[in-house]
Amino acid sequence: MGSLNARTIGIGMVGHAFMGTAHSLGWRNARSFFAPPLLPRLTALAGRDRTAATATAERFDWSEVVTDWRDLIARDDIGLIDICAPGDTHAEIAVAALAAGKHVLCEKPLANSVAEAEAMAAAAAAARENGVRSMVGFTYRRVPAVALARRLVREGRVGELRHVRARYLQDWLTDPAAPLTWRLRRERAGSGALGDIGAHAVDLAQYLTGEDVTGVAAVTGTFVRERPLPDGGTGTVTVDDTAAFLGRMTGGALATFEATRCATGRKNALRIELNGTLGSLAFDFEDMNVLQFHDATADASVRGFTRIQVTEPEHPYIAAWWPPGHGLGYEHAFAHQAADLLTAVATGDDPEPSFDDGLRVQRVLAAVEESAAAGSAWTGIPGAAARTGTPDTEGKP
Ligand code: SOE
Repeated sequence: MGSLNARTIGIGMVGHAFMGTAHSLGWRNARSFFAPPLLPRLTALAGRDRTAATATAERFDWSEVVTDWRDLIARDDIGLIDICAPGDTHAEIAVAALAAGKHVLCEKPLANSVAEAEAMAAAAAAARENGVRSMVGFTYRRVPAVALARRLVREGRVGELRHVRARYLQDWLTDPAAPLTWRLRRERAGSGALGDIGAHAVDLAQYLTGEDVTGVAAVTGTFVRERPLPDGGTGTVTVDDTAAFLGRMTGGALATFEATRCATGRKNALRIELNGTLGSLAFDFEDMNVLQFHDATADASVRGFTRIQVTEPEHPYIAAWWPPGHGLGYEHAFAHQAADLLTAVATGDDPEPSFDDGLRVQRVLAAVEESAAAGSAWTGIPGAAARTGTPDTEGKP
């Protein structure tokens, strides 16, 4: 596959479940559809459950299976570590991999705490001095409609931002009989809906606007506190089922966020809307090939929300795939992520989102939990870009 003399890099992936599957397909499709200057070799997959890891390895033709991620880092034929394991493993693996000179792709959220995220960002900064690259897997930035929205905001097509409205709605925990998995235990996942899917909403708000969330006022909740254990009995849920919070952006825009895995009927409804002085943008992942755009400068007779079908070759990433109108799916953003990371490694650029971007999200998540614990008190985000206040926001949260 690929030209015989192309440069290649060995990938070592930690994890083999849902994200391991999505990333495996991402590496394969990046090679087949984007032909990056550095081609991935699926060298080895690490999983504690050798049987399950072997099943994934066989599906995607990984060359080897190991049961200890440290074996991947020790190998000279592996140049990039892809972390697709639960959040409590991210910091140890990423810091060790970066210290060993391996490039790192780490699934979101970056870590289970701000302290871990700070250590990872510091390790990434040190490794960058030696040309070692790192990226955090906020893949929704690479859905073509979202990347187009970022382009339109950068071009000034929505003008000065007034509102950001980001919510991520799923319903796979609506049923009280849904089992207690690692995602429902704080020591494994760090938080519940907030970190699992709220992190995506926060990252998209910061990515699309190019600004920071500077402060929040939050409410979190857990509807079902005891859930069945996979092998009988019940266990205690120690994370949130839902989080809702207000925020203020650097430029003064008001933001609202929601993250829940109990929104009955909403399967993967990541929705974001920006309202500005010149227009609005709206995206819903459940209609992922469409970006809605309202151009307030258009002639009144034709003014309204336009449904842009983001499947033209002029649109981000589309030229590598299908003719107009054929559409993409959930898995395509993982190929875009892999292709962009491989290109950055090959050209010596720093890929985005960086571990610093992941740290910025982690600080918002921590502020949400701090605010909720303090009765929804307004809570500032350390390090957030100072607000260029407008008259009605000076000094107010
Ligand atoms: C949660 O259900 C989840 O799998 C997230 O963890 C992923 O990041 C998201 O892409 C899909 O939903």
